[in-house]
Amino acid sequence: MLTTNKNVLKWVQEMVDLCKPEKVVWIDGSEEQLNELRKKAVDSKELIELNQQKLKGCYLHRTKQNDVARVEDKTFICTKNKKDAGPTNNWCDPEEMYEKLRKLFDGVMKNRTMYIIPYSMGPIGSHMSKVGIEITDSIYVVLNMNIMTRMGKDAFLNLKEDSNDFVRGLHSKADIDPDNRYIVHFPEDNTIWSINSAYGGNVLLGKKCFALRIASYQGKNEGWMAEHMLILGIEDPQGDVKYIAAAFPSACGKTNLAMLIPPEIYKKEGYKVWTVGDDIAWIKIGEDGRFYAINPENGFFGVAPGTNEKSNFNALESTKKDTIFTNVAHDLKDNTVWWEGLNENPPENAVDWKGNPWNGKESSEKGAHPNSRFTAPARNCPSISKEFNNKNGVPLSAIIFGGRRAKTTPLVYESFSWQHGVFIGATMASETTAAATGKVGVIRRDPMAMLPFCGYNMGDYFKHWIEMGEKSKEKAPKIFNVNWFRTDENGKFIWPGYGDNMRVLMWILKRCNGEVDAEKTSIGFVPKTKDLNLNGLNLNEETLKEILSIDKSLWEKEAEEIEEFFKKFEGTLPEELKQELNNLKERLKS
Ligand code: OXD
Ligand code: MN
Repeated sequence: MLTTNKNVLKWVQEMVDLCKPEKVVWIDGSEEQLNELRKKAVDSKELIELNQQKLKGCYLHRTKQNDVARVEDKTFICTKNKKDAGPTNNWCDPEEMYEKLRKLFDGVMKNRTMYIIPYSMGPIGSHMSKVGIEITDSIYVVLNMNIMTRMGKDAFLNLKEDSNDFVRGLHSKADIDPDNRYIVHFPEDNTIWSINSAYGGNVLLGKKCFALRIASYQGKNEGWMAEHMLILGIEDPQGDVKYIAAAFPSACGKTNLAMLIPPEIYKKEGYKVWTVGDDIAWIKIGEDGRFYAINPENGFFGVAPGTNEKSNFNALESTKKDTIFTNVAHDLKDNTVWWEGLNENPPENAVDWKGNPWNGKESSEKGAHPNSRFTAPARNCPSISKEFNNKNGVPLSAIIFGGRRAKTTPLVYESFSWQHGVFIGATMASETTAAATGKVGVIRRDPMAMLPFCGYNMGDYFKHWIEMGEKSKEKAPKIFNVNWFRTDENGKFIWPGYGDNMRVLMWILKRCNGEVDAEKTSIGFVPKTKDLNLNGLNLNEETLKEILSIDKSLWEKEAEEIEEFFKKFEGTLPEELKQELNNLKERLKS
């Protein structure tokens, strides 16, 4: 036992009584204990130890083939009143759900060891951090939680004596039975129960379950925000750093933007980009009214395929030590790993993610699962910010929303106000790509990129956003929207993307500093072409004009679709957003 907190001990005892493990182990976070667990997992073949010269401290794990991704249809928000979960979440009455899950958890850890993992989301000692305890029967979970959170006995330093303010997470692999797989949140009880999965997003309960779903609910009640956002800092040649947070739906390049490498023109001048976070931001209003953000995580749970030296050098570097790879290909030649998009040279003598012999030169099958992952410590990242552990967070100058839109949305635009910015976030959308669905241009609305992660009624969530702006007394960050994905008549991306996205971030910061004016359009402020630095780019002003242009007929259609989308939130949609929609329609008319 690592604590005398009565609430913790009482809850742990209840879970022991329910799951009936053979043995209970408290995870103190010591290297000694972790090494023992690594050895045990290697002995049982749960982990494969990789080449310790080339990939020091790295391991490979394979999940079952039926257990490779988050399961949104099995993810529930259980609140007493259905209305509090809202129209975008699966709901079940908490008593009914507890009853059903208790049956599944009853005796589930017989002949197994129960691990009790205390962890902190956010730096130890920070007023912005929160404590969680995850109980699990999986060593893989323990070792991943060690990378993704501040895990071990120090987490209790953040929990005041007999405080009840900790998130209770219970996980069991059980039989990895997809028919009885449940990822369930009880926000009113600070509780998460997850069963029959061993895939990261479903079982590393500190991440999506706590740091987004439960935390968003806590944030609403306590006056802060938990968001699906990266955080980065841009340092100018004088050493002044400005911070930006950005929310994009999946597959829109959040990790890449967070770890951006500046183009030559900026590097030469002495600009640098620093990574604070790549997935989640917790945001509080400081005494000065500004928004301060921490990354509650301690590592990156990144998608492996497509990660290479060119697309994301910093992410790749992060995976070279102390990393756990899940569902990538195993190169037997030198006991390393490989995935599609790592390089043009797939291994011939390998094992694929399913565990079958695989020759990458000949096989038409993929070596790595498309959602294969690396869990890498943030400290490995060459661009990790010096403020990564800052207990007060970093002050945000701008918030960016974005998605993948072939035509409608310009490269970048700025909202007229905080309220208008909330409208832009609430109506955020991305078009599916041909690769993903076979049908191009299907619009999926994903407000603030939080659709699968908002732990309460999304209409109330929009209201909370509006209120946060009011509380900040004009000191809230400015809100922008970006779209790296405009295409030409041949369907090719016009904007080069990757490092060159810094050019857009620089315009955003200039707007925040009041250094440049902008064109007022019906949808927001758009850059004057002269204010975007195209030096060293093979892109002329005419083309830039094109990707900054706004097609009114497309936007009239967009407004109609937004009106339709808003109907979903009838009863809780804030008046302010209805008003913003009307304002947009009026501006489009004039
Ligand atoms: C993630 C996700 O894994 O958003 O970060 O799905
Ligand atoms: Mn994410």
